Amino acid sequence: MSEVRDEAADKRAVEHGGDLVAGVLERHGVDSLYALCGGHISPILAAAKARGIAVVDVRDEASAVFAADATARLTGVPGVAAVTAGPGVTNAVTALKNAQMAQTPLVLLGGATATVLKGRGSLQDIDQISLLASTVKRTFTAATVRDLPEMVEEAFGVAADGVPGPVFVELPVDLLYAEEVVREWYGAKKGGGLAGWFLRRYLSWHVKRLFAGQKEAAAELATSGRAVPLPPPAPEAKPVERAASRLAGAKRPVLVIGSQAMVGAGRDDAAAELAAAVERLGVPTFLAGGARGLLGAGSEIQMRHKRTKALKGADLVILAGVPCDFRLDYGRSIGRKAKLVAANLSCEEMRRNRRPDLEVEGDPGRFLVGLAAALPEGKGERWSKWRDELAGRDAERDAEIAAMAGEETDHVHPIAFFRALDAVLPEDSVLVGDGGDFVATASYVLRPRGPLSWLDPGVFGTLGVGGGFALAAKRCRPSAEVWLIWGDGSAGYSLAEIDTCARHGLPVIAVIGNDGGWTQIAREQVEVLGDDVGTVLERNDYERVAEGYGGVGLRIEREEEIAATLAEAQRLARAGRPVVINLLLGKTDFRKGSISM
Ligand SMILES: Cc1ncc(C[n+]2csc(CCOP(=O)(O)OP(=O)(O)O)c2C)c(N)n1
Ligand SMILES: [Mg+2]
Repeated sequence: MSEVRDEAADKRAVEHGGDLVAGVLERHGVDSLYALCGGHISPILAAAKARGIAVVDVRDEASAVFAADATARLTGVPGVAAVTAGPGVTNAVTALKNAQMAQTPLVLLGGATATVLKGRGSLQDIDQISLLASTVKRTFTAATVRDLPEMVEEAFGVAADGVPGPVFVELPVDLLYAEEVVREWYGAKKGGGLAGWFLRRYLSWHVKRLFAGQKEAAAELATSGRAVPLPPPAPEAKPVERAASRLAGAKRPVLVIGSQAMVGAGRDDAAAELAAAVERLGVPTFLAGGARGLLGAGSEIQMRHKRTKALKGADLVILAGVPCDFRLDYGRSIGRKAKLVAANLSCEEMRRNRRPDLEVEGDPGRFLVGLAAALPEGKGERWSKWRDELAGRDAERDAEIAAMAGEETDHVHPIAFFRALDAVLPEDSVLVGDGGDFVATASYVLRPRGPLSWLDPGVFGTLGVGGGFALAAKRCRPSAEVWLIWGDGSAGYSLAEIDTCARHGLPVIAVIGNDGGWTQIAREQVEVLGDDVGTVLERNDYERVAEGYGGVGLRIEREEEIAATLAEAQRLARAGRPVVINLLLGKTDFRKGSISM
């Protein structure tokens, strides 16, 4: 990062709209602004830096938004990204949609053309608001400098309120620079006779209007103090009590906890409280999506396999922050006779495809805490036989998977690799998944060590989240070992973020499962259509790409090399270097028959 600053620059930094925007970020405790530069947003970056916020400049706008998304998931406070007007904004669209589908709160600050040039064919001027309207909870466009703090403030509120999601704040460039700079732009050309004179008068009036009240806004911001993060809305007591009495009468209950239950878990010790409550309930529990890891690696009540069979055999199913979408076969995974209790921030989502017998509107995490408190002590013991039955199936499936690791392959068996990684994974670690079959295999074998230690794209299934997610995870949890599990296809989207990791001192460890193709797609395409067109890649030397970006590249070709290479990667990461392991995979049938659409 350049350190080009002087006193005059410091003065400029605090006297423009960019600083009002940065001031609100500071108020909300934002410590990292993920960005890719552009003239339209330069004042925001400079002001953020001047206020002590780290500007993490990434290599693709999508990565900036993915990083903001991961930050929100891990901390519970909306993440923030800044991108320039036009192509900067359009590059962010997929990542915004991913955040919207994953219900992650984030604030995207986007540059825009100057107020007077809107719609006149200026550089990078498009209708950004219409483009983004369906990918975010709300869009904002600032019209005067005075509006800026209140608008960004409101953006934080909307992002975190109710069902969380991304918001977009459009910031015309003439609101971000200092008034004298903007006057210079507008008043630069003399001449033009009477028409020119009128135009200059108009522009002068316009600039005056843009900057009216700036000082007052700055003064208000300076005295506004620290913002308190919005907790997700708590459920009412009555439905929680009803759920507790239903549960008390159940013989074979199953609990499924999803990402939405973790919305408030990033703050203080909310995650530990939630985990303790779930353990106290003693109900056989499946953890999905972002809830993976909630109960640590070795909980007796957590089941990992044969979920559909368990749901079919249950007499009561509790869905905490889990919708009945394709992952639960649109509700058909749950036996028809079973009673369904659902807790969700969104009534609409809670009722989709199958209406619950009991609805609890509100934060599913706090619902579980309330449920555990309302259930008489020792109730969990009632279900021990049912739990043992499910645990038995779980152990059987684990043994099957372990046996598969012994299959002969031409390189490394992915199960053997992940078993070895699981054996050395420290308690303080975060796993990021970005890929197809390789990541799905990881999710069967790896046991995330604690709450909020597993990040994947979520329901939108977007490939390309890896670089942004991993670098943000390392910023949020500097002491944790961050492992990025990449498919070789997926790595192509954000491999350049290894450069960002190197520049910003973010020593993540990436493993690229190199099977020379987009295997999850190839698997079915070849079987159904008899053609692998479009699904074949070269077994590239990704470790050399990593070296070029300032990371350390390692390579594993045989199983005998796994242990030593993992240890070396961990040592290098501890020494501050980002690492990419190119892991040559053998062909296996482990994932045969699993869906990919
Ligand atoms: C942005 C995006 N494009 C395409 C897909 C479709 N898709 C799902 S899995 C997959 C294959 C992933 O290949 P790779 O990362 O190499 O993992 P592998 O399955 O080979 O282990 C593809 C292309 C997607 N989910 N997201
Ligand atoms: Mg692949």
